[in-house]
Amino acid sequence: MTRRALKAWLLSAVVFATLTAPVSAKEDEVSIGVVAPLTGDQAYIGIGVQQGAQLAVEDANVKGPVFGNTRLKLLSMDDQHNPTQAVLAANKLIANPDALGVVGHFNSSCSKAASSIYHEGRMAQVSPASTNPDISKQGFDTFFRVCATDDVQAPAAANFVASKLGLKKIAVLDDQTTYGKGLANEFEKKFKALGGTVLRHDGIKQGEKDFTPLLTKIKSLGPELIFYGGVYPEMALLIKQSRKMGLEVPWMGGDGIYDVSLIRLATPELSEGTYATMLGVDPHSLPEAKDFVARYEARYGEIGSFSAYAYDAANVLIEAIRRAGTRDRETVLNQVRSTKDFPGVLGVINFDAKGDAIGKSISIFKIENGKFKFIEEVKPEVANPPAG
Ligand code: ABU
Repeated sequence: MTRRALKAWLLSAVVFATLTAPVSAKEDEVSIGVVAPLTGDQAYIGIGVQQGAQLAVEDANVKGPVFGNTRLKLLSMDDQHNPTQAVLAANKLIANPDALGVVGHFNSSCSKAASSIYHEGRMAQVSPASTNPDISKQGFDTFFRVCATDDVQAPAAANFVASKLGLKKIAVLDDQTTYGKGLANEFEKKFKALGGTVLRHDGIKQGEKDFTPLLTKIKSLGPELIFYGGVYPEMALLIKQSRKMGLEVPWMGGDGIYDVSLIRLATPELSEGTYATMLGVDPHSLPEAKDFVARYEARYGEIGSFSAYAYDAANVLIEAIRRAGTRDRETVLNQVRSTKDFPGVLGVINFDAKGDAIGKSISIFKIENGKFKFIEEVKPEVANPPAG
């Protein structure tokens, strides 16, 4: 082949390759992240969050491109319920120009630690589950959540214990995390305001395995109930060890213990009679959630306690991206902020000026025959004022 012929062949090969090559993924793909504990002892609840977000992204792509010919991708990241890992994940997300928002995190400690990173990256953060009230008081205009907060949840629990159960003296434990300590402190404050006595309030550590010495001290004081601010792995151990030593009083916790894993780990027999507050109502009872629940359960099995919250959080972000029509994060963020009467599967979503969901209720459940049985729904005592 002559030099000239070789040049012509190379040129035509380049033109052919350019014309036939697929458009680069970067040009027609944007992402949202989902960050939750996907490994470790909270993985069951975290994977439920990830799967809820996954379904939202798939539904969005069935509907069509989010704008132009741009499809949506989910970036799943594991924070292992560790604030340091949460910050690492947040830094990775904001460094990715395709990432326009994040569903996360699950744990309040992780959401709080990562929130300044998202703020710096101008990335909308919509938590499906982080209930600590302080997160939204930091003044970051990038933070939103679709769940209720613990200043609603804890008083609902205290009211139930004092007024419905009529109990007067209790013990309180927490796991010293942002969520657990905050919930337990709010519970104690309200229970005392209602005339109750808190015999002791102790902190434990996540990952600790032997609570027998502490439970022995608590038993000697004769509490009528023990309230725990924390998540289900430690709660399961507390229940088992208390029963082993003949401490038979009921336990109660918040949405962090409302998970089928609690019953599996503690066993149905020993967890019988345990109370839990949960945000909103069971999605199985909501007509708006019927289709989502059926599709989720056909694919993954029993819906996780925060799967529908993750689905709603992801859809708030996805619809904001559609309305924004651009990969500019600030424009997407403005669209999340102007979300109005968004029809989530768990109810209509509106945000107040701090990014908190408005008007979310709390439900009380009791474990009976190996299942969480609905007892009653409690409407919020203090309605958050709408934004603007
Ligand atoms: N709200 C339940 C557990 C997640 C958290 O707020 O830490």
